[in-house]
Amino acid sequence: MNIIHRPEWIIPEREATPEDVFFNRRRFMKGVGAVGLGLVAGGPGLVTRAFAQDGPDPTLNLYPATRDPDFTLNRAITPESVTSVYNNFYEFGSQKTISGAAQALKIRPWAITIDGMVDNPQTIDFDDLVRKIPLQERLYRHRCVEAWAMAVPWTGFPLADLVKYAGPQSGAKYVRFETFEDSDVASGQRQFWYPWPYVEGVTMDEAMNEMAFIATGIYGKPLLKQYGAPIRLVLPWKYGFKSIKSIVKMTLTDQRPVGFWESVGPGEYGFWANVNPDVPHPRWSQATERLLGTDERVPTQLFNGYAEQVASLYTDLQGENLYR
Ligand SMILES: Nc1nc2c(c(=O)[nH]1)N[C@H]1C(S)=C(S)[C@@H](COP(=O)(O)O)O[C@H]1N2
Ligand SMILES: [Mo]
Repeated sequence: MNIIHRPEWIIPEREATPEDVFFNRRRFMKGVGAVGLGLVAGGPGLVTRAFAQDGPDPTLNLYPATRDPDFTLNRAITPESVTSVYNNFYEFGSQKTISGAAQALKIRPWAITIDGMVDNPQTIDFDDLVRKIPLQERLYRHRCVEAWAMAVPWTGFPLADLVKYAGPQSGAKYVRFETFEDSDVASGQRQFWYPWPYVEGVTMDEAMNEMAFIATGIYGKPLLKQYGAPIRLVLPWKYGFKSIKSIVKMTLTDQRPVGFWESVGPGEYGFWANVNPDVPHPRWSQATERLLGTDERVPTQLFNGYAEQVASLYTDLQGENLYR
């Protein structure tokens, strides 16, 4: 099958030219209004204010959460001023500069449906759910399939805790997630050739692994909208497209979910998508990665450096295409 509408981000290393930076900054400023000036002129502390438009966040008192010392890094944290304006969130467009457009997303109220093969099916408000499971902070690497990388402090809880809260039934083999769908606010969803809503999934074993994380915050604060507020998945050993944003539904199922990018380009993006420097993408190498906010390229590591924690999940899966 030919992919006619090739997404922008499958072209690796689209370094912004100075012209791009100037243009995007202007557009971004229009999006957030005069307070945006603070972001351009100043440091990370100004970022939240620059984006805040909905009044005080009712979950602010939950942050910052205690950092879990089991999840730290020997790599510098990428500044918020960098990661908050360089995002993949196709619902708001195919460029990295969607942070302004993403502010249109209305995150309160935010209902999350838990259904499928669970004992406790329910629809629950995010502000209730976030208080059901204690929050913690973890430093994780993030590796996009496009070969850029960042390291950030996520706040949230293990996906395993959410699965246990749902009450998994014995027949459940996969956890499937779905992003919101609202083409009134998300102009990318008017691009009808994409299979909206964004879907992703993992096996039950992956979901129960200690590394699989649900994030509700980043940098010691609730998630900004461009990161996938109010609640997203974080799977640091997999390519970034598996880490689905702005989740409205979690379904336990015995059917393997077909992800958004897998259905767009099954030859290029698969179900497993585990990071592996030795398995190139069909159109580029995965051997190295660019650290956002620096000029550095570093070698990519198997399972993005988390082999010790996750490699055992895959020992019995010969014949599967585990690394794309
Ligand atoms: N709903 C949704 N989730 C998504 C995406 C998306 O376009 N839509 N992009 C993915 C990709 S390709 C990456 S690399 C990460 C980017 O997360 P960040 O913008 O917070 O760095 O989000 C992932 N989750
Ligand atoms: Mo990505």
